[in-house]
Amino acid sequence: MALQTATSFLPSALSARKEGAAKDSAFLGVRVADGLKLETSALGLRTKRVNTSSVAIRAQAAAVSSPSVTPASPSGKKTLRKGTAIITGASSGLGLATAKALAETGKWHVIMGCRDFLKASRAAKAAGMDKDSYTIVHLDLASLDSVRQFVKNVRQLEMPVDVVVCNAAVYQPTAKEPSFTADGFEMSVGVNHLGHFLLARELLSDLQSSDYPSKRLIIVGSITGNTNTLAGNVPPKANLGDLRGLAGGLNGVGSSVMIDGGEFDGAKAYKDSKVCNMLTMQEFHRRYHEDTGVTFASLYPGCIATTGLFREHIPLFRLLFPPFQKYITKGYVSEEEAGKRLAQVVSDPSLTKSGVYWSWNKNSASFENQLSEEASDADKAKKLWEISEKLVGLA
Ligand code: NDP
Ligand code: PMR
Repeated sequence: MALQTATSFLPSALSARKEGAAKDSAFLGVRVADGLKLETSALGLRTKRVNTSSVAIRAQAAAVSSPSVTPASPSGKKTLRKGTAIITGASSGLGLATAKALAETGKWHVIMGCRDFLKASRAAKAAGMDKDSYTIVHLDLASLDSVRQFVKNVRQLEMPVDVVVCNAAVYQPTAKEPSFTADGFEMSVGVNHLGHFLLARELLSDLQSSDYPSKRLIIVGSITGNTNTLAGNVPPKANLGDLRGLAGGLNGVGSSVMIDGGEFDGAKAYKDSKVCNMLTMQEFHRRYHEDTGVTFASLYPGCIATTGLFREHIPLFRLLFPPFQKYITKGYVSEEEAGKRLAQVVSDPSLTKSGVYWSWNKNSASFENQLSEEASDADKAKKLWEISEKLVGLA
């Protein structure tokens, strides 16, 4: 893709404590039991348009970092500079809604890390985002090279990195056969976990060097990865087992494509990847919070039943899932509301606690939620971290 990067461009958890809530029934066809030209005048950036196959963006950027608190306003009041938040998968759904919510405050510049530049550009425009409030940078989480290139491109922008939101995901519930990332990992875990793992590890030093008062790394989780909830007990249930498939490289060649070593199941792979997301957040917290001051958080934003996440599901599911969530489980939340929730985790001064998995109650008030036994297993988190860093070439 010839990449043109432009800045003119983007209930709550119903807990049924402990397992055993699943029923043997079919739901919506799913068995429920048995189973650059980059010019940002405002920021003083000038970049050239570059065409490369791996989507490199060369940015010739003037330095724009500024101290987080500027005592220069005419009234003599201290003003906080704009924060910069990177959001992966900001071309639709939750990521787009969050980018919009942040941009609208006038206090944030959003770097939209997206695999489809044109789609992201159109989405940001359609959402009515001010052209100076965002920069689109190409990112394909299904390629570790692309992740590394993204990090380089972001650095060339010479904007501070104050918040990173690992939001992008794929969900392949109807896939009969696995598909693979450029590096040969099963797609759901490759994109949702391993791509983000490398990205977050690489950007940690950038976060660390930000002078913003509250620096945050957020990894989006989900209720469906938590088996201490009713939703998390709808088969197939998340289960990483002893991580033997992951240790084998998830490539289907001499090892399973599933983390636990089992048969391919796209819905389970997604839920497993969400467990990885939540474990990774906590392992980051344990390893780095004290030394870096970075806040690490995860969240379940509510069931955003209308997003593109369900694009590969059967049409009947897509038709019935929103009313099912709205009127039966009452877990439904609009994209706009979910975006506001994630924007809160990005910027709300009261959500600075690290190591937390946030959820929202029926009144849309945030609370610290409990993760399932597996999603809070510190030994598993450590093992997951060690295997993941080998797979992405960090160890
Ligand atoms: P969407 O499908 O609307 O958004 C997913 C985003 O990820 C899209 O922008 C998509 O890009 C991007 N993406 C997919 N693959 C890649 C890739 N290889 N590289 C870069 N970007 C990629 O779904 P949601 O908004 O619902 O999902 C956002 C997050 O919210 C996910 O982490 C999901 O797990 C989580 N979540 C969603 C819930 C829901 O009910 N919808 C509930 C709980 C959590 P493109 O536009 O190009 O396809
Ligand atoms: Mg669920 C309170 C109950 C609740 C909630 C909050 C969700 C959220 N779901 C609930 C219950 C149920 N779901 C029940 C009782 C059933 C069986 C009828 C059910 C079924 C179901 C299916 C088939 N649900 C689903 C699917 C999916 O394919 C979605 C999925 O698992 O994606 C991974 C899904 C979801 N339900 C949710 C949420 C938030 C999802 C999707 C997104 C996600 O976890 O990221």
